[in-house]
Amino acid sequence: MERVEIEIGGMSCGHCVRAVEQVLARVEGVRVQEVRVGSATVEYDPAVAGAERIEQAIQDEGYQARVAGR
Ligand SMILES: [Cu+2]
Repeated sequence: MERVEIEIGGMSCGHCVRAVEQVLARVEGVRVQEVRVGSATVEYDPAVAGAERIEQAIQDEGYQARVAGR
C-alpha cells in the first residue's frame, strides 16, 4: 500500500468530509485514513487503484482534487 495526501478544493463543512469519505471508500483498492476539510490521507494499492482514479472519483462528486506529488 502507498500512502498519499490529496488536496481537495470546494470542501467547507462536515457534510463535505462525509461525502468525500464515502466516495473514497467506494474506490476499489483504497483505504481511507483521514479526511479533513480541504485534504485527505489515503492508502491505496497501486496494482488496483491509481492517483488518477482517486482524483476522478472526488471530482465526480463535485470537488477539485489533486494527489500530492502529481
Ligand atoms: Cu460541506
